[in-house]
Amino acid sequence: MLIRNKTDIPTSEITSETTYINRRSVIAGLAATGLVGTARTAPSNLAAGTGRKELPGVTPGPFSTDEPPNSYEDITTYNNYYEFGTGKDDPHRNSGDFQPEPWTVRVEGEAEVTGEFDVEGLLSGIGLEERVYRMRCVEAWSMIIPWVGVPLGEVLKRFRPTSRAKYVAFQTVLRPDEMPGQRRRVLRWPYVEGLTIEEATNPLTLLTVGVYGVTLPNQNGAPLRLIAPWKYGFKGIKSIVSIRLQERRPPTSWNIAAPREYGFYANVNPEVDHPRWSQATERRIGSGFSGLFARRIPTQMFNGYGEQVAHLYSGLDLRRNY
Ligand SMILES: Nc1nc2c(c(=O)[nH]1)N[C@H]1C(S)=C(S)[C@@H](COP(=O)(O)O)O[C@H]1N2
Ligand SMILES: [Mo]
Repeated sequence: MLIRNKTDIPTSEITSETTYINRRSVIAGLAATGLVGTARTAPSNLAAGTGRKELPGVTPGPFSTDEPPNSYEDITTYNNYYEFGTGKDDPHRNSGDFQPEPWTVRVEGEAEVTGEFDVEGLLSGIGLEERVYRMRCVEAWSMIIPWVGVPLGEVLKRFRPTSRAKYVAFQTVLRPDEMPGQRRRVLRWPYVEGLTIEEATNPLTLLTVGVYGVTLPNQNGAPLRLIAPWKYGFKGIKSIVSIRLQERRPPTSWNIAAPREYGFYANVNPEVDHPRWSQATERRIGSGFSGLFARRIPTQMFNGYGEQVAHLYSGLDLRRNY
């Protein structure tokens, strides 16, 4: 499980077997009453047809929307991952050589426990949840995606962040040999992102390992990526190799590239336009209806997750802190 770690995660920090079983039986109890469904399974033969692995023991998590999810095909053929090119189908077309296994993540900085961990070690003992989230790209398109992961806060607390841990900085892997987009300087590589510690530990924030019940395809950020559904898509950094707890606000790739257009917060906000386009509406991508014919719908403040996250920004001028 843990490999090459300098220090083991203290056992007291790992969810005890009984808590885990109780949680499972609570969920099973709810399922029996019909209050929650079972987690979505991949369309038949998805694991076989795509080379992805079916994720075991996924339970339905909180905060899922009732809106029907986009198809696996929409989700895996239309997105942004500039390490593989800047076109919407480039990630799908150019990520075939990428090797997401084996994988190691460094946990560093202001925490009592730091070290290098494999994905299983990072997540061990924390139940995988499916969360069907609304996702909103800053380019004004959106999708509904059934992600699978664990709350990032549950992972971080095992490393016992110190009182100086005010921010969490993330880094994507740097592998120009496997990532053709990194051979061009469209962005400064490696891609970096950050959250405040309050955002990182908000229950909505998901450290994500799968979609539609199977492990992430390369183009969606295999093997491990971030999802913060109240923020524009670019905050969801992919293929993470470093998680650093720190006192100072970390730089972020899109803020470095175009500071006037992309701020640190990047909260979905229909009232603050991007300098070159409106953020008031969005195009909901749908099979056969992408492009000109996609449905245009109003964008919601915090992407509709205000109840969970608006308190994080009270007293902050959201026009200046975009
Ligand atoms: N490393 C890396 N992560 C990234 C990006 C990227 O170019 N590089 N693009 C971001 C943007 S702009 C979006 S909209 C989402 C899209 O991917 P998804 O549909 O898999 O969430 O990934 C985000 N994460
Ligand atoms: Mo995006």
